Amino acid sequence: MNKRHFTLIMAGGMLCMARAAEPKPNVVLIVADDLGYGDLECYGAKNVHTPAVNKLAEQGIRFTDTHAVAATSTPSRYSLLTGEYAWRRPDTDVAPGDAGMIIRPEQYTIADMMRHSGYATAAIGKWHLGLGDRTGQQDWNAPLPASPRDIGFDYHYIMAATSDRVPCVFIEQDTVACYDPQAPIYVSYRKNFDGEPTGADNPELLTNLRHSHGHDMSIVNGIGRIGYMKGGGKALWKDQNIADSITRHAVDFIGRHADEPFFLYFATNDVHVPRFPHDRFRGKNPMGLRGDAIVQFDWSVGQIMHALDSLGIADNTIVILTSDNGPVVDDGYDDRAEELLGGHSPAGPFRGNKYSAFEGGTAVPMIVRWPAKVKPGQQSDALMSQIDLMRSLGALNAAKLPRGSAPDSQNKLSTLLGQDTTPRDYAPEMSNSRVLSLRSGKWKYIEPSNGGPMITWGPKIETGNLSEPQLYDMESDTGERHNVAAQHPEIVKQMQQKVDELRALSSEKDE
Ligand code: NG6
Ligand code: CA
Repeated sequence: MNKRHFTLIMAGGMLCMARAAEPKPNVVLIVADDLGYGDLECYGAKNVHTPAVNKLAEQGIRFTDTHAVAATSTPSRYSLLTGEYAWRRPDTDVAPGDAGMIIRPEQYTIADMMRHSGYATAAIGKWHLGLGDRTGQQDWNAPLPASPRDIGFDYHYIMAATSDRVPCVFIEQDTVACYDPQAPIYVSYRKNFDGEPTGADNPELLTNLRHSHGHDMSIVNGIGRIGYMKGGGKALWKDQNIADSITRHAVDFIGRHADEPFFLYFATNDVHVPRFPHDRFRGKNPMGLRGDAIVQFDWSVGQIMHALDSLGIADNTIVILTSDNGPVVDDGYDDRAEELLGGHSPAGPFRGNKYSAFEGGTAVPMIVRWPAKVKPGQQSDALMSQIDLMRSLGALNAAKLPRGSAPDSQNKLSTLLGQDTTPRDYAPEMSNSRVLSLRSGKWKYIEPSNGGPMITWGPKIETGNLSEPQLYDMESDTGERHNVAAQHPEIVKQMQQKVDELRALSSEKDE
């Protein structure tokens, strides 16, 4: 019996048992892309309005000290969905669009866990964790042999990677959605297909957005991408419709499962590049396309909440809203994001952005709303890490996880639900160059590394790298300006020991 059949039988059995007891809460996990700590009005943003998210925060808990495990998407999402730190594996860096599935079917995920607890499960939106069995070997014109269905998601409607990476089509239940037999799809991350234009050679075809760095390979919808692609025809997405499309699929999934418990992983494309929101969200704020993408994200959140409300299931639905990593302003397209900031600080009070070992890389918003059980209007300053979502949600359902699964996840359910403010002892963070940092109590520690101080391949972002240990007092120095490592050798020693312990986990895995 394969895993798909086994889990269905398990889910069926658990569902019958659940009906007798208190109804299980639905769980909607909203993970924005590159949305910074300072990008929401309820986290201090002034230049952009986010009424739907503000309302969530008013009706639930707004966390002020939550951390993604990594400063980019693939390792961050890998950690969140598996409860295993991404650095345990060497193959969890930002994945190309033709990566094979990184989480293998044998690995137990948050979706497997929810499904075994009797939930209908779905992944909708950005995936970025690979598809199919082998990198570069996918046949995009046939059902993919490995997909989110093999790791616990009953339903998926996803982009293979990111909207700036080919293939620019949605995958639904293992196959290209709206597949166009007249335009078979070919993808390569090594070389272009004969006669196909590229952003580098045919800039006159970049009618919707021009690149500022990278993103000069295949052109889809007048926008240059990473990677080469041929075909697609009617299946190619239109960037201005991506938010509508994934939001509609999420709302439909909710509607189909309104009378049974469901777990929805709703991973928005907003506010990742290329930022190309629908016309109706444009020009409503002074920050240009990046601000418009935030407005569009807020609209998606509002649509999800509206669906839950109109089905009468919002009270017993836990909505968790967070982001996969910190913000980035210029991430490779000439969308004027930098010049239009107008004083807006995407990372709020933190130094550094996406990719960085500074807090701006991994400090993210997190909001939890569950009217049936969670008191509204709370703020929690407890140190939290997304790695703990898996075992915390498991605890909610008294889930029994197979031995060895979610090895790094801890049950922090009572903090997540605002019953107490017990923090995580330490929250580890991995930068784009795999430098490890630790938050613990008031301290932030960054291990020494040899890399340079600035990213050299495009974004104007500080890496946080330094050849010496860095220690910051986050209470008095939230912006990580004064390295006090020399004054606190004991703390530095302890924190480096912890980092060594964490890094050793990767060699343990290799044995
Ligand atoms: C970078 C891309 C950037 C973005 C990032 C991944 C270039 C020059 N830049 O390599 O645009 O796609 O990868 O972002 O190619 S993430 O949020 O999905 O991790
Ligand atoms: Ca991201």
